[in-house]
Amino acid sequence: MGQRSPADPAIHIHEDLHPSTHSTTMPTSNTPSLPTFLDLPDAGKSADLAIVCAPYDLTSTYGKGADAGPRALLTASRSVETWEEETGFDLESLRYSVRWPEDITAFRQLSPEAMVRAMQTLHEQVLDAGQIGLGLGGEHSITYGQFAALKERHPDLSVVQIDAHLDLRDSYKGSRHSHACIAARFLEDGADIVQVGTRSCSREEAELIQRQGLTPYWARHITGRVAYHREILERLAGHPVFVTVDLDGFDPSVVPATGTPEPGGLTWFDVTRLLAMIGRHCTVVGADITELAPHGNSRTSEFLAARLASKMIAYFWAPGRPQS
Ligand SMILES: [Mn+2]
Repeated sequence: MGQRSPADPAIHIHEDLHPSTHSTTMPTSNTPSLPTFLDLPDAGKSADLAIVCAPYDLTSTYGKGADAGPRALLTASRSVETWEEETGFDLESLRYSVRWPEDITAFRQLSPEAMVRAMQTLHEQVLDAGQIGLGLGGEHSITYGQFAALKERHPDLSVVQIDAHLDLRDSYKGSRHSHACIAARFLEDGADIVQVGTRSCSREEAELIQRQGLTPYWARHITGRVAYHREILERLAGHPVFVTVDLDGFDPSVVPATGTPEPGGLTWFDVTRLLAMIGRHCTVVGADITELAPHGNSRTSEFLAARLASKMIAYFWAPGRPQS
């Protein structure tokens, strides 16, 4: 990540864009009334967890609409139980704040580079406030801002990437911050990446993983299995972990509402068992859920994404959760 420019108007982020800390319901015409997480009151500055929304969909190439993802996930979360049945954790015992770019209309139009800077600034504010960040996309390129903010604080950060794609192109359609390049940026910054659910890549990416000795977990080798978990734990041991979920890692029968619905993906239990295992054994310092692209009839995907958010919070950040 290059130097941020404090003069960039795009990176002025609204401090607390939520009804509970404002006397009026919503601040500007650009930000119509926005849902809270799990329909819980927004805790503002006293939040434990910041849900950081990135309504951005500029570089995606096939199915569009990921800019509507954060809002759709939050809306669906109103119907998710705060009691997480598997872990026995009540999400109501944590405090949440939902944060948006100050001017959503302007944010949608930013270049990928400016968008990434804006997200990095927002995530630095979250970390400075002692909060944990859960990013919501938006296309997968939004992830780099949060990753860069975390990497500054955790130089030995490792990344777990659930994704149908390798995203290892150095640049795509003229941008190094395209959604097709996110893992190339992780590698460039010296982070180890554990890629899970892979099933599509370019010839150049296939050659690159050979050359660099990368070993993605191809979906066809792991679906229905857990034996590979041990190997992942060995790789992550001792490293702070950032988990980035591209929802296209799931099979399209599970999550149809995503930009590039590659066949042959992971099941709900493939993903949740892996994430539960990571939560038990690793320190997860941040996470995100990207590439939810709602359309007219996508409640299944929207609800799954909201439920996944609740699971990830319970797995990674429930105080007193079982760890080994
Ligand atoms: Mn993908």
